Amino acid sequence: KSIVLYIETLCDRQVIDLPASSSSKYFLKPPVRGNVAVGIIVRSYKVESRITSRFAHTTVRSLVVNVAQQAESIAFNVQIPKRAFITNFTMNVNGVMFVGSVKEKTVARNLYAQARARGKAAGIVRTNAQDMDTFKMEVHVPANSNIEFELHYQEMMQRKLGFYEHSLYLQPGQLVPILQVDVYIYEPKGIAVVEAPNTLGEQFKNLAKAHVVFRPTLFQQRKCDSCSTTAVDGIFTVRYDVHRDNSAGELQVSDGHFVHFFAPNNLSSMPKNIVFVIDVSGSMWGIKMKQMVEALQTILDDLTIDDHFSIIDFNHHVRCWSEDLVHGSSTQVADAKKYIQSIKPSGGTNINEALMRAIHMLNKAANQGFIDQRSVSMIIFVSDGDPTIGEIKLSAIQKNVKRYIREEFSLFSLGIGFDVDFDFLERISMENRGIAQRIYARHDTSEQLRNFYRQISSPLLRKVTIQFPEDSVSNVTQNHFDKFFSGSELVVAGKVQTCFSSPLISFVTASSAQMDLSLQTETDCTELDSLLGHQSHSVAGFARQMWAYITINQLLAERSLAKTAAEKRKITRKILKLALEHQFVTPFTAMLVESETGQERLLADSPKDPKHGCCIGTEVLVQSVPPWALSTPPPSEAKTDRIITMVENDPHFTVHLPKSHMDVCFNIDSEPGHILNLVSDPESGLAVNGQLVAGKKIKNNKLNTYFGTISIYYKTSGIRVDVSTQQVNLIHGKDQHSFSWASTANITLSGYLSIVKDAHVTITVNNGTTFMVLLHRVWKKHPFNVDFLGIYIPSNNIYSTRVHGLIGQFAVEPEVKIYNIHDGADPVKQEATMEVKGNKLAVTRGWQKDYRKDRKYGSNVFCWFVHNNGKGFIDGQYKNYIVPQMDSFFKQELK
Ligand SMILES: *[C@@H]1O[C@H](CO)[C@@H](O)[C@H](O)[C@H]1NC(C)=O
Ligand SMILES: *[C@@H]1O[C@H](CO)[C@@H](O)[C@H](O)[C@H]1NC(C)=O
Ligand SMILES: *[C@@H]1O[C@H](CO)[C@@H](O)[C@H](O)[C@H]1NC(C)=O
Ligand SMILES: CC(=O)N[C@H]1CO[C@H](CO)[C@@H](O)[C@@H]1O
Repeated sequence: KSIVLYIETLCDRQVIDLPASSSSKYFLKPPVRGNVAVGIIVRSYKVESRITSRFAHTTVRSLVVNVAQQAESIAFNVQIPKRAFITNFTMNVNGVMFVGSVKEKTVARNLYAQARARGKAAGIVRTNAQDMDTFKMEVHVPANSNIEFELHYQEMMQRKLGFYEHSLYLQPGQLVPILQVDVYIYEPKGIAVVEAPNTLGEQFKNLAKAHVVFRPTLFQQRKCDSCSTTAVDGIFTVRYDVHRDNSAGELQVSDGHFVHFFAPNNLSSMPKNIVFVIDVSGSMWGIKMKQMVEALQTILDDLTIDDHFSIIDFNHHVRCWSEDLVHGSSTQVADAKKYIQSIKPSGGTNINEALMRAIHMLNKAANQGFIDQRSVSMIIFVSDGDPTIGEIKLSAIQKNVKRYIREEFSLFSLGIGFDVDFDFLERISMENRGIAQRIYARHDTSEQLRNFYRQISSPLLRKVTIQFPEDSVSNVTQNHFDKFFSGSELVVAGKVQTCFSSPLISFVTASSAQMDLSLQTETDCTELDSLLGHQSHSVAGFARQMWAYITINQLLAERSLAKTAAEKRKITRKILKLALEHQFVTPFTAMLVESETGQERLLADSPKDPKHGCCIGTEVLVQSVPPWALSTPPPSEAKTDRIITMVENDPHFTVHLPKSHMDVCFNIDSEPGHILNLVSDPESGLAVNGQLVAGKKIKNNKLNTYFGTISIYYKTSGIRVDVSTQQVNLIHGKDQHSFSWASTANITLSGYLSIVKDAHVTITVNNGTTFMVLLHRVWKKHPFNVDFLGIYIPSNNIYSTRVHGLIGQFAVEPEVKIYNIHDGADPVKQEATMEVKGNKLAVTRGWQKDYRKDRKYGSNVFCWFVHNNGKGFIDGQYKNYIVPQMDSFFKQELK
């Protein structure tokens, strides 16, 4: 059967799949027993989610009627994600409104108890399902009653494997005349992909808004054509991802709060050192073991020769497949696979010894210098039960792990089923820079294990810090992260202190597989609020709520690791204060639902035991890493001011000759597509080439050409930087990273690359040889001009004696004599004779522009202009400098 679903966007509305019939106009006839209508009828069931910048506010509304002749109990059940906080609940019973408010748990309970003593209330409880919590509300109402329920909850979407996933559990319980789901997404940077069931793979690019609608008709809801039961019972999921044009991330400010989203792409994975620690006790016997072996086989296949690994399996004994870490070569992987297949689960569970052995293995490898600084070391611990052998006190095991594991290692834990103390797994993981995940013992256990592994299998960055200028922000959430994994996202939020005239700035520093990055981004503080003002379905105060949401989750995690009761109490007070201020039902608050007169009271409560409750941050990487020293960039740009050779405009070359205290300039008129060699130094392995692009139109009988891409290739370190007017590509061996012009970034590898947002890039290689490429953006509708690049090369760059190229040849300064200076045809342009390289040339006084200080108008540099494409001044003629590739060296010997 087809289901109606369409995605509505800002610009157009697309009906993906039309309804088979439209029967939702009529109401269901009430069920009949004899001649009497019986039961409860759900008239309408509407779910609406508004997502603004990853923050979701969901409302579930249901209208229910008691058509029976007598009083009945009516239940309203909603499954909500464990990560979500309930924020409001209202109920209208035959015109009497009940309104909710979040109160401290004991206060709410006492008020509720008073009402209950008067026999005036019904209860609301919250229990645990698997990934969901159940919100349940039951009221006893007389015949012919109308009740409207309305529940609100909020949560932050977490990016996993490249998507934000929003899940709504639809369980109306019966056929409903009006069944409707609306998901409105607003993302300021634009939505790259939206997926929902039945969207036929449609993708909408570059739109800020999406609206996903699900409205099955009565006919479509039926399990079968003649059935009176509903087929709608399951999870409705919308997945999406956003555009990212800026490697430094996205900084947003709204309502006095900021949120920084950081999820760079185009980075290569860091090598991994993994010790798998797997529980093979008796309880794993059968399907669990089979599924674990299945999962491990694919996980092992994912390892590469750059990775190192070993496997430890334990029951009451602890065994190692290999005593030391080995390379992830295909023979080792094949051997390891054979080993795990042969394991027969039996016996007890000695968790302490197994973890100690794994830590020892990593420590030993590190001590022997076997672990690369730019790699990621982790223990992946899989268990389905509590310890039964050896050290069985969980707190002692936690202490041992914390004591012996090194600061740079992470512990990830997977708990299979419900016999394992998941709270313990969370604590040891959280405390040691990892996360824990519950794995349900079902048919898809191996899929769950693999999925978890995929989330951590591509570490891209280590030591990520997101910082802000002093006094610009306060109450910042966790801003040091030990690792960043591909497909995820790091989020930092806080309050904005001062942001009136200048934008808010943030700095990110991190280390990747090859380089150290330091990036900068900024945002206007009022722009987003004015955009949101025009959005009809955005979440009011999303940044404020998001900040509170993250802060509370962090405090809950901190609380579970707190050592003393006093510390715990202090944290509890903080959580309580925030929860009350932001109206979140947390483990320490409850919602009291009262009639307007205050006569009747209900209570929305969460489980007493917070460990099974919501939001302990199982999915947030909570790590305590000491702040590290920021990587210091090498001495950058030469302090020299005018001692520079440059190429600007349609290319005008200005060669500075320091000994002669003179600048000589010439133009090159070549053809679009041609690559000109500027510097070629085969001995030090350096080549600088520029490729020409055409202007838009012929002007004064001439089609101008400009440098559209400039490439700096430093063969010695295998680095190439291609600067184009669109982006900066860094190519290092087989890896390629793109940086957009939209952010300021410092990148350190065996050279140094510094990008200043929308302005220029400085590349330093070979300990001080520097090139600056300057971006010229022209008005998009300019009739002739296109975006182009200029290049600035200090005259004190050091090359070998074999250096050549249009600019490189002047590193060895030729002797230049100017004489016979006289007025020319143009009175402001003197003419003269230049003697250089044995040639006598007629030259003209002119000037070129240096745009380093004044990007718009430039400042004048006077020079002697050599006509005819620099003929006589340069060796040979300009055509000799045309090379085939962006990384070519200049081959010809000219004289
Ligand atoms: C924000 O930070 C200030 C100063 O550190 C502190 O006094 C205040 O309690 C914090 N506010 C919240 C809501 O955490
Ligand atoms: C990059 O380095 C320059 C010079 O060392 C410094 O002024 C600038 O603030 C740095 N930018 C970032 C984003 O770290
Ligand atoms: C780089 O230059 C600095 C100072 O100019 C010098 O101290 C250092 O030894 C040089 N390093 C290399 C690898 O040449
Ligand atoms: C943001 C960014 O630069 N993305 C690029 C990553 O690399 C792929 C393929 O090389 C490009 O298509 C993306 O545009």
